[in-house]
Amino acid sequence: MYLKSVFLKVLIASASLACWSQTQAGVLDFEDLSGFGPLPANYAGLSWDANWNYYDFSQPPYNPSSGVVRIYTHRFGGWIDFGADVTFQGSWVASLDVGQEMYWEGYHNGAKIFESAHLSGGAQNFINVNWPGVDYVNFVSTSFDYFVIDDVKFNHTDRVPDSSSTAVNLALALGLLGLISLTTKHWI
Ligand SMILES: [Ca+2]
Repeated sequence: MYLKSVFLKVLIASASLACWSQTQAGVLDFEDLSGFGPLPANYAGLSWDANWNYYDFSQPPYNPSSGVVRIYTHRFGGWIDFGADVTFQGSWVASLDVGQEMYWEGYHNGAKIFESAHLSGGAQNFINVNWPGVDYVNFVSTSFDYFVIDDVKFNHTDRVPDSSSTAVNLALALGLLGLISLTTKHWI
Protein backbone atom coordinates (compact mmCIF):
# COMPACT_ATOMS: atom_id res chain seq x y z
CA MET A 1 0.00 0.00 0.00
CA TYR A 2 2.78 2.36 0.93
CA LEU A 3 4.59 1.70 -2.34
CA LYS A 4 1.41 2.24 -4.35
CA SER A 5 0.85 5.58 -2.64
CA VAL A 6 4.42 6.70 -3.39
CA PHE A 7 4.05 5.61 -7.01
CA LEU A 8 0.91 7.70 -7.40
CA LYS A 9 2.62 10.72 -5.86
CA VAL A 10 5.56 10.39 -8.24
CA LEU A 11 3.21 10.16 -11.22
CA ILE A 12 1.26 13.21 -10.06
CA ALA A 13 4.49 15.18 -9.59
CA SER A 14 5.66 14.20 -13.05
CA ALA A 15 2.33 15.16 -14.62
CA SER A 16 2.41 18.49 -12.77
CA LEU A 17 5.83 19.23 -14.21
CA ALA A 18 4.53 18.57 -17.73
CA CYS A 19 1.51 20.82 -17.16
CA TRP A 20 3.73 23.62 -15.87
CA SER A 21 5.76 23.42 -19.05
CA GLN A 22 2.67 23.65 -21.21
CA THR A 23 1.33 26.80 -19.59
CA GLN A 24 4.16 29.16 -20.52
CA ALA A 25 1.82 31.34 -22.57
CA GLY A 26 2.88 34.91 -23.18
CA VAL A 27 0.65 37.95 -23.58
CA LEU A 28 2.46 41.25 -23.81
CA ASP A 29 -0.03 43.83 -22.56
CA PHE A 30 2.56 46.64 -22.00
CA GLU A 31 0.89 47.62 -18.72
CA ASP A 32 4.25 47.67 -16.94
CA LEU A 33 5.01 50.85 -18.88
CA SER A 34 3.60 54.29 -18.09
CA GLY A 35 3.51 57.64 -19.86
CA PHE A 36 4.86 57.53 -23.39
CA GLY A 37 8.12 57.09 -25.25
CA PRO A 38 10.18 54.64 -27.28
CA LEU A 39 9.62 50.99 -26.36
CA PRO A 40 12.65 50.01 -24.24
CA ALA A 41 15.32 48.03 -26.09
CA ASN A 42 14.92 44.29 -25.52
CA TYR A 43 11.52 44.85 -23.89
CA ALA A 44 10.28 41.51 -22.45
CA GLY A 45 13.59 39.94 -23.47
CA LEU A 46 12.82 40.26 -27.19
CA SER A 47 14.29 42.29 -30.05
CA TRP A 48 12.03 45.00 -31.44
CA ASP A 49 11.97 47.32 -34.41
CA ALA A 50 13.58 50.52 -33.07
CA ASN A 51 10.52 52.49 -34.23
CA TRP A 52 8.07 51.03 -31.71
CA ASN A 53 6.67 53.56 -29.24
CA TYR A 54 4.15 53.23 -26.41
CA TYR A 55 1.65 55.56 -24.74
CA ASP A 56 -1.01 55.40 -22.04
CA PHE A 57 -3.35 58.33 -22.67
CA SER A 58 -6.80 58.16 -24.29
CA GLN A 59 -6.94 58.70 -28.04
CA PRO A 60 -10.04 57.09 -29.62
CA PRO A 61 -10.27 55.13 -31.84
CA TYR A 62 -6.70 54.01 -31.01
CA ASN A 63 -7.96 52.14 -27.98
CA PRO A 64 -5.99 49.47 -26.07
CA SER A 65 -7.49 46.01 -25.53
CA SER A 66 -5.98 45.74 -22.04
CA GLY A 67 -5.41 48.50 -19.49
CA VAL A 68 -4.28 51.80 -20.99
CA VAL A 69 -0.94 51.15 -22.72
CA ARG A 70 -0.48 50.12 -26.38
CA ILE A 71 2.26 50.48 -28.99
CA TYR A 72 2.60 51.94 -32.49
CA THR A 73 5.22 53.09 -34.97
CA HIS A 74 5.54 56.17 -37.15
CA ARG A 75 6.06 53.71 -39.99
CA PHE A 76 4.12 51.21 -42.09
CA GLY A 77 4.21 48.70 -39.23
CA GLY A 78 7.10 47.12 -37.34
CA TRP A 79 8.77 43.83 -36.47
CA ILE A 80 9.39 41.66 -33.39
CA ASP A 81 12.27 39.16 -33.27
CA PHE A 82 11.67 36.38 -30.70
CA GLY A 83 15.19 34.98 -31.02
CA ALA A 84 13.76 31.43 -30.88
CA ASP A 85 10.85 29.49 -32.29
CA VAL A 86 7.49 30.45 -30.83
CA THR A 87 3.87 29.82 -31.64
CA PHE A 88 2.58 33.27 -32.53
CA GLN A 89 -1.11 33.95 -31.87
CA GLY A 90 -1.61 37.51 -33.10
CA SER A 91 -2.54 40.75 -31.38
CA TRP A 92 -5.12 43.44 -30.91
CA VAL A 93 -5.21 46.13 -33.60
CA ALA A 94 -7.01 49.48 -33.60
CA SER A 95 -6.91 51.65 -36.70
CA LEU A 96 -8.47 54.62 -38.41
CA ASP A 97 -7.70 55.17 -42.08
CA VAL A 98 -10.31 54.25 -44.70
CA GLY A 99 -8.75 51.98 -47.33
CA GLN A 100 -6.03 50.88 -44.94
CA GLU A 101 -5.14 47.20 -44.62
CA MET A 102 -3.24 45.62 -41.71
CA TYR A 103 -1.87 42.13 -41.21
CA TRP A 104 0.86 40.06 -39.54
CA GLU A 105 3.56 38.15 -41.37
CA GLY A 106 5.35 35.16 -39.79
CA TYR A 107 8.95 34.19 -40.59
CA HIS A 108 11.29 31.30 -39.83
CA ASN A 109 15.04 31.72 -40.46
CA GLY A 110 14.35 34.74 -42.66
CA ALA A 111 11.76 33.05 -44.87
CA LYS A 112 8.15 34.22 -44.78
CA ILE A 113 5.90 31.23 -44.00
CA PHE A 114 2.62 32.85 -42.86
CA GLU A 115 0.42 35.85 -43.57
CA SER A 116 -2.73 36.61 -41.59
CA ALA A 117 -6.08 37.73 -42.88
CA HIS A 118 -6.15 41.46 -43.59
CA LEU A 119 -7.97 43.82 -41.24
CA SER A 120 -9.61 46.84 -42.85
CA GLY A 121 -8.96 50.42 -41.84
CA GLY A 122 -11.27 51.72 -39.13
CA ALA A 123 -11.44 48.32 -37.40
CA GLN A 124 -10.67 47.70 -33.74
CA ASN A 125 -10.28 43.97 -33.38
CA PHE A 126 -7.95 41.05 -32.71
CA ILE A 127 -5.99 39.43 -35.50
CA ASN A 128 -5.97 35.83 -34.25
CA VAL A 129 -3.57 33.31 -35.77
CA ASN A 130 -1.89 30.08 -34.65
CA TRP A 131 1.56 29.95 -36.21
CA PRO A 132 3.98 27.34 -34.80
CA GLY A 133 7.68 27.60 -35.55
CA VAL A 134 8.05 31.31 -36.22
CA ASP A 135 11.01 33.27 -34.83
CA TYR A 136 10.15 36.71 -36.24
CA VAL A 137 6.91 38.50 -37.05
CA ASN A 138 6.25 41.69 -38.95
CA PHE A 139 3.14 43.85 -38.62
CA VAL A 140 2.19 45.56 -41.87
CA SER A 141 -0.01 48.65 -42.20
CA THR A 142 -0.58 50.02 -45.68
CA SER A 143 -1.25 53.44 -44.13
CA PHE A 144 1.59 55.25 -42.43
CA ASP A 145 1.16 55.40 -38.64
CA TYR A 146 -2.65 54.92 -38.50
CA PHE A 147 -2.66 52.01 -36.04
CA VAL A 148 -1.93 50.77 -32.52
CA ILE A 149 -1.43 47.20 -31.37
CA ASP A 150 -1.82 45.62 -27.93
CA ASP A 151 -1.85 42.17 -26.29
CA VAL A 152 0.73 40.46 -28.49
CA LYS A 153 0.20 36.73 -27.88
CA PHE A 154 2.72 33.92 -28.27
CA ASN A 155 3.97 30.69 -26.67
CA HIS A 156 7.54 29.51 -26.39
CA THR A 157 7.48 26.45 -28.62
CA ASP A 158 10.68 25.13 -27.06
CA ARG A 159 9.06 25.00 -23.61
CA VAL A 160 6.22 22.75 -24.68
CA PRO A 161 7.19 19.20 -23.69
CA ASP A 162 7.65 16.88 -26.63
CA SER A 163 7.74 13.10 -26.59
CA SER A 164 11.42 13.08 -25.57
CA SER A 165 10.88 15.30 -22.51
CA THR A 166 7.82 13.26 -21.56
CA ALA A 167 10.00 10.16 -21.82
CA VAL A 168 12.59 11.81 -19.58
CA ASN A 169 9.90 12.57 -16.98
CA LEU A 170 8.66 9.01 -17.14
CA ALA A 171 12.20 7.64 -16.84
CA LEU A 172 12.82 9.89 -13.82
CA ALA A 173 9.56 8.74 -12.25
CA LEU A 174 10.37 5.07 -12.80
CA GLY A 175 13.95 5.53 -11.59
CA LEU A 176 12.74 7.25 -8.44
CA LEU A 177 10.17 4.53 -7.97
CA GLY A 178 12.89 1.88 -8.26
CA LEU A 179 15.03 3.70 -5.70
CA ILE A 180 12.11 3.99 -3.30
CA SER A 181 11.30 0.33 -3.85
CA LEU A 182 14.84 -0.68 -2.88
CA THR A 183 14.94 1.52 0.19
CA THR A 184 11.47 0.63 1.47
CA LYS A 185 11.32 -3.05 0.61
CA HIS A 186 11.82 -4.19 4.16
CA TRP A 187 9.00 -1.89 5.37
CA ILE A 188 6.29 -3.60 3.31
CA1 LIG B 1 -2.38 47.17 -22.90
